[in-house]
Amino acid sequence: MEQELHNTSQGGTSQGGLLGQLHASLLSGAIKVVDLTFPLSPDFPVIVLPPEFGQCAPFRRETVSRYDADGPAWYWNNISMNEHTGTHFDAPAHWITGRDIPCGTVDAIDPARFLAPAVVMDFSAEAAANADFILTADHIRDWEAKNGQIPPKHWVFFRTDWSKRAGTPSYLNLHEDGTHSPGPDASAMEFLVHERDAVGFGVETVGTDAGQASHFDPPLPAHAIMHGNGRFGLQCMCNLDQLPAFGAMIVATPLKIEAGSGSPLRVIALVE
Ligand code: 23J
Ligand code: MN
Repeated sequence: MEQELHNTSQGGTSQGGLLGQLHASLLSGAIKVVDLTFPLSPDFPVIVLPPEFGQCAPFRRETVSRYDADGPAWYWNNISMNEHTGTHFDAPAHWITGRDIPCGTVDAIDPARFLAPAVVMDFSAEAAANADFILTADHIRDWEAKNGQIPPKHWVFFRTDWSKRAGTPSYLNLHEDGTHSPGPDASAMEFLVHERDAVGFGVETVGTDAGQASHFDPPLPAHAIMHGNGRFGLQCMCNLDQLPAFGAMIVATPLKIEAGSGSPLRVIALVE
């Protein structure tokens, strides 16, 4: 009896406790898991920087053996990629503004910060009408007036439905003058950090910044402001249209790359 009580209060069994309730809810389907991740594939596009800079490597895979002479009973691959290939996490140390943030690399971040709820702001109509749609603090305030205020310590996800363009040239949307895709300005990022204490900013596009954001002041404000304040980024997500505006619990655990600036990862959402 005492043991039973102990188990229940510790939550270590499916009969009780907060984790037991979570397990039961997953088994019953009361809580569903939504995958926000694209497959890692050599065909998935990576960010293209101006030619004078180093470039992001795509995902590569080389089979070591597949139940053959190199390994008769086993299948495995050697893989390589950039830390910012595919659906991935940006750590504060990714940007020069975050270089002195304590514990700013993926291996050093407190793992408790990898679990946080998300607010999903739907700007898909605006992005469909204008590939260069720029999210401002005023847009966020208007969104909050209609939907409710963004609570502290939440991911803020910017839904643009851009992930639905994956597999077409309109995903990167590269023209002679660079890429054209939606993203935030400095006012939006300052607002989310200083007025809403956001965990980070998550997007469906290849970067947290707009395609034309190298021309903004400051350049690449999502990177400069989020990372300069110790906050995170998530890029190349999909299925944001399956999330509620409030209440999804996000699990985003980057690989523990020593001194890593970011990492490909599986991003999942728990949805009631
Ligand atoms: C390196 C340089 C510029 C940018 C990026 C990477 C990313 O968007 C990224 O993946 O973090 S804008
Ligand atoms: Mn990145």
